[in-house]
Amino acid sequence: MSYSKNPLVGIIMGSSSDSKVMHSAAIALDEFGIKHEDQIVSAHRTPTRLPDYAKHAEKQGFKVIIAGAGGSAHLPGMIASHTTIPVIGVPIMVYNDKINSDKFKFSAFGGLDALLSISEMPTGSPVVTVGVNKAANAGLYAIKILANEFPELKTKLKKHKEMQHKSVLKESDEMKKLGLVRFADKKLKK
Ligand code: RP5
Repeated sequence: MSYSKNPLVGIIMGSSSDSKVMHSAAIALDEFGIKHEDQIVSAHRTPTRLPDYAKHAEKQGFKVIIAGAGGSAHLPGMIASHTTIPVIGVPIMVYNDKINSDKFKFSAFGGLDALLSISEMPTGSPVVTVGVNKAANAGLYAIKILANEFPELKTKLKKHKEMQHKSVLKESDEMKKLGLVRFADKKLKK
């Protein structure tokens, strides 16, 4: 079995508006050459799709599902209750961009609503939860799960860590050279 031929990760989200955040999960998987299938499945607008999607995910042989939702976010927990595939939940700070008014731009609770809805699953149907809008971390966590099966991914993850290390050192050298004020000035201008 290969992780680059057939999708092993299913990415789902409650609304098209979530794609603004959720695409970061796809970027992380793409960087590691992992195929994923992406869909919109709404727990409250398309409730009958939940068991169907879970069946589909099992039939496809997905190893992980990444599910993003905002507000009183049921999607990750409900999908987890329909399948044994591990689910990573991404709490989304709702942007309400379908409402044409600046007044309602963000959700009342800034993502805390979704964070608690997803992480506080009652005993028996767990969902691993990343931080609010941290879809990239969901992608990376999915890669870590897959790396148990594909040693090549473990090597790639180690390289990824080295790159992070190098990039911090590079920035630190630059900060030391320029001084904090000039460094921050330059960074904020980007
Ligand atoms: C949730 O409601 C979705 O996950 C989304 O984050 C939120 C708002 O959805 P839209 O009104 O933007 O479609 O179901």
